[in-house]
Amino acid sequence: MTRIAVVPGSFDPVTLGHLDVIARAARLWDEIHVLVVHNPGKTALLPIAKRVSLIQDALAEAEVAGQIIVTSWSVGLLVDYATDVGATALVKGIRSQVDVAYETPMAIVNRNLAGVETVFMLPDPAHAHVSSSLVRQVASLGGDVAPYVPRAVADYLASARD
Ligand code: COD
Repeated sequence: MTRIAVVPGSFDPVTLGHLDVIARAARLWDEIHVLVVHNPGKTALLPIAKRVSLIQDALAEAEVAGQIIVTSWSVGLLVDYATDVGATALVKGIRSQVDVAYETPMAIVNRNLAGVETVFMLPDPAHAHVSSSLVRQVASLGGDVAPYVPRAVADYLASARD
């Protein structure tokens, strides 16, 4: 039986912190669905389709590329997608107490709704301070985001600025 997990996020844009969680999840599950979801609580920078293609570009050369499906979801509950594809877990990254406070109620509700467990992963300390919002802010002020994002994202943000 193929063991499937979903790694959901806004990924606006995908960062090295996200990629680290995705790669480590791929060592624990057979198949990983990286799911781009609009977060209504955040002001978006990139269109959903662009976020998907940047993740695909960033993962193209990765060792785990063959295990990963990148797609988006906009028509209902996150757990509906997980159930549709036969996933048993959602994987989230936890960088701080703020993430714990944000993710815990969602994890409980998602388990109540559909029996889908949420598995929390601690970040690689090298990327624990990285967030998409930090990248958006640095990029908008003309700073160098290359230390925080894959090459595909750095190139795209630089070209969008020119
Ligand atoms: N290192 C490790 N993990 C990280 C890092 C990093 N540097 N940066 C981010 N992460 C983690 C985050 O903690 C999160 O788990 C994940 O990566 C994605 O982060 P973001 O910022 O791209 O995405 P979010 O936090 O905006 O999440 C968007 C979701 C849509 C996934 C979220 O809001 C959600 O789960 N919504 C549930 C929708 C739903 O069905 N609701 C009803 C029942 S609760």
